[in-house]
Amino acid sequence: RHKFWETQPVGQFKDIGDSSLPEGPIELPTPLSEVKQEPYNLPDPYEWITCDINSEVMCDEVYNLLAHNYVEDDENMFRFNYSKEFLRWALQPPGYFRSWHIGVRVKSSKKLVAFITEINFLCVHKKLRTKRLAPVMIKEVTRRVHLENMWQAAYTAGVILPTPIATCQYWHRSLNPKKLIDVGFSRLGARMTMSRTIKLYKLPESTVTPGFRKMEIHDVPAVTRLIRNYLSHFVVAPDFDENDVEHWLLPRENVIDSYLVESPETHVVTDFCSFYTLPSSILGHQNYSTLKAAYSFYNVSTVTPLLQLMNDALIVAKQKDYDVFNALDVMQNETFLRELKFGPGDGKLHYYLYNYRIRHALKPSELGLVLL
Ligand code: NHW
Ligand code: EN5
Repeated sequence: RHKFWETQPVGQFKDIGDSSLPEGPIELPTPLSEVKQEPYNLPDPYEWITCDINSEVMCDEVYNLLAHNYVEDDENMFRFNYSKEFLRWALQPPGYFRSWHIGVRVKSSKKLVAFITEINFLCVHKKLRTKRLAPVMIKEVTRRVHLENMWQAAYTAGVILPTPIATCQYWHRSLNPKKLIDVGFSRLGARMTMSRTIKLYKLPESTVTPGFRKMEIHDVPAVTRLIRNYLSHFVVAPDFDENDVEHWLLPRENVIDSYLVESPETHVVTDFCSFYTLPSSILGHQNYSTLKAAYSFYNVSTVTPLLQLMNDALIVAKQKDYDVFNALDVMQNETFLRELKFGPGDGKLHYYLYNYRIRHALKPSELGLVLL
C-alpha cells in the first residue's frame, strides 16, 4: 500500500495498538561518517540544486513553482500562494541550513520542477507527478538533515500517510462573506439572505481590550517567557528561545502579525496572539484572483479571556482587509471557535513525526505546534 513509507522509520499502520513496541526513537543515530556521503540518484533528465532563497532569481523560481503546483483544496478551486517574503521568512529561521533548500532541475532546460525543504514545501510539478520523485526527494532531505546530526522531525500534510500522531480540523471565520460566497469558498446558509449573512459576521470597528497593541522588538523577552510557559503544557510543542521568538513572532508586513496585551497599570505583558498571511489563488474566477487569508499561529492568554483576545485578532484582521481567518482545533482553540462563528472546513490536517513512535494518537488539544 505504501511502498515508500513502509521502508521509513515512522509508525506503521500494522503496529497500531501493539503495546509491546516502545515509545521513542525508532532508529538510533549513526555516526556521521556512516551517513551516505553522496546524493541519491535522480532519474537521468534531472539534477539536484541547492537553492539560494536570498537570490532574487532563485526565489522567483521557487515562488513560481509553488504558486502553480503546490497544495489545492479537494475540488481544485483554490491553491496556496505563499509570497516571496513569506518563503524567505519560513526558510531562514535561526539555525537553518541552506543545504536543506533542495530543488530539482531539468538538466537540459534548467527548469525548476520540484522542491523540498526540511519538513515543508514538498512540491513536484504537475506534469511530473506519480513518477516516484517524492520518495527520492524525501530521502535526500533526510540524508542532509542527518549530516547535521538531527534524527527526528515533525511535519504535517492534508493526506493520510503512515501514521498520524493527530488529526486536526480546519475552521474558518468569514470576514468578507460576500466575496467568500461569490468565489465559492463558502455557501449561503439555508434560510439565510446575503444581508443577514453580512450582519451575522459583522465585527466592531476597533479592538476592545485595553493595552492591546502590536508586538515590538523590546517585547521579545516577555513574549518568550509567556510562550515558553504556555507551550510547556502540550505533549508536542516547539522549544522557542528568544531568537526563535524574534524570528517567528516579531511582526513582518504581510507575513506575520503579532499583538499583545500590556497591562495599562503594571505594564506586564499578559496575553499574546498572532496570525500569518497565506493568500490562495482563486482558480478560474471572473472577478477575483486571490483570497486573502489569515491563519491563527500562537496565542496565549493569562488575564484577557482567550475568546476576547481572539475576537480582537478578528477585528484587526478585518481592519487589514483579510477575507477569512482560519484556525486549527489545536491548543485551546476549541474554546473560542464556535462562539466566534468559525465553521468547520472541508479540510483536515494530519500531524506526523519522523523517527519517533508514540503509543496513542493525540487529541488536537494536546498539540502545541503550528506549521506554516
Ligand atoms: S504537505 C504538502 C505536500 N505538497 C503538496 O501537496 C503539493 C501538491 N502535490 C505535489 O506536489 C506539507 C505532489 O503530489 C507530491 C507527491 C510532491 C506531494 N508528504 O512522487 P510520487 C509538506 O510539504 C508519498 C509525504 O509518485 P507525487 C510535508 C505517497 O504517499 N509523502 O507522488 C512534506 C507515496 O508514498 P507511498 C507524500 O504525487 C513532508 C509517494 O509520496 C506526500 O508525484 C515530507 C508517491 O510519490 C506528502 N504530502 O508527489 C516528509 N504526498 O509510500 C518529511 C504523497 O504511499 C520527513 N506522498 O507509496 C522528514 C524529513 C526530515 C527527517 C529528519 C530526521
Ligand atoms: C502544510 N504545512 O483543503 C500544509 N483547505 O478547510 C499543507 N476549505 O480552505 C496541508 N473545496 O471549507 C494543507 N470553506 C491541507 C489543506 C489544503 C487546503 C484545504 C480547506 C480547509 C479549505 C474551504 C474551501 C472549500 C472549497 C471547496 C472551506 C467553507 C468555509 C465556511 C465558512 C462559513 C462557516 C462554515 C465554513
